[in-house]
Amino acid sequence: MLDVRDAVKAALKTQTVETPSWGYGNSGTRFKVFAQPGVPRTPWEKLEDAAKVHEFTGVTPKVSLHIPWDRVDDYTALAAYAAERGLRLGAINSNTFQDDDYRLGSVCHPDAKVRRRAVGHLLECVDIMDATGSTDLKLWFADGTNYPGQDDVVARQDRLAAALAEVYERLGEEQRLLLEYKLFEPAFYTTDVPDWGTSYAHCLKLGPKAQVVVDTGHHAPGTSIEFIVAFLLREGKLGGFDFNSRFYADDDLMVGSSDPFQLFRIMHEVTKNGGLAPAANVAFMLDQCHNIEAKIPAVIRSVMNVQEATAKALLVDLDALAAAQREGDVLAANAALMDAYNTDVRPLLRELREEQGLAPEPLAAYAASGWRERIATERVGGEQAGWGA
Ligand code: AOS
Ligand code: ZN
Ligand code: ZN
Repeated sequence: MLDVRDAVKAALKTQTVETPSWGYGNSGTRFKVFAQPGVPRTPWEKLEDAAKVHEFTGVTPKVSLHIPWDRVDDYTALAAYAAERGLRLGAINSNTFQDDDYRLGSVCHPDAKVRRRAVGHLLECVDIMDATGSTDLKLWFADGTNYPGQDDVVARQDRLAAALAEVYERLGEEQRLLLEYKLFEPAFYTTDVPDWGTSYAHCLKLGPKAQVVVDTGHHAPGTSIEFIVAFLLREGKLGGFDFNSRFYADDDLMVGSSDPFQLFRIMHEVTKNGGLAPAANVAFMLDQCHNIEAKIPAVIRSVMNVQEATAKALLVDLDALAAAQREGDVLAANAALMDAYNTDVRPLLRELREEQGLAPEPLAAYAASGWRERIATERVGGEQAGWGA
């Protein structure tokens, strides 16, 4: 019989975390972007950095791309370049929020010509998926209104549904559409996909290839994200996560940094409800920007935080928990969770990495690798990648 530690390690071996290409590039606040030496100038260089994260964590074989930030002439060549480094290209993220045309929205815009342009971009993203072998199209819409009366809320939903239906039709057999929601920003009065319920309703109508993606930074303070996760898993509609951490709004900080307990609670619902099984096809993606911290180590730290939360969730004694729940023993049920949360899983993760032929301390191994110094020396000239580049 497997002991608990072995069972936890076996489950952890099945989990992968997808890293975002934009996490390797420069980003900032509306006030300032602090450039760092060695930051990638091209999608190709972003893949090189992603390969380093995979080399030291062993669990990040996929990289999400963002179009047009990662636009290249030959996507098949980009996929081959990734494969040479042990990587695959993951979700294709669309961008219908940076053009002047989108002042009043994209797929919900009142003008049909603008909607056509936005849908054209989404269809182009599916063409790119065909070339890269990506299976996930991740859609986040900045659409919404700023003022009461600005536009017809229901008409905007109709336009959204029509656009999604057209994109859904274009998806291949193995491809799916992941619809992200966000409470506010950049729109401040209404947002066209503001919450999981709206996303869920559209996905339900579209069909089985449409699922909801939960960005952990996109809720009102106090929202129980773990409830949403449990509900969507039960319905087979949880497509994946955009993991990050927040104090105020969509802060895009390192996942698990501000509230590791929340991350544990989310991962408890995931592990308890079968979300870790490959068949569940839940994409554990990061959606983060590293503005003041070193980027590659920040991605490594984030991956480790996800692994630690997952390991703790896997340690929950589900039998004891179920027994306490049946008996209505509130304190014992709560203790089953807290015991697992309060376990130091770092020794177990070190052991797991050693079993997989990895260095037990990924951050130290990365620091000793010389990669940071190498990219700082070699990546000179040209323009560093960032939002819009
Ligand atoms: C925006 O707030 C969403 O989180 C998006 O998923 C994402 O940050 C953006 O599209 C970068 O790809
Ligand atoms: Zn996101
Ligand atoms: Zn976001």
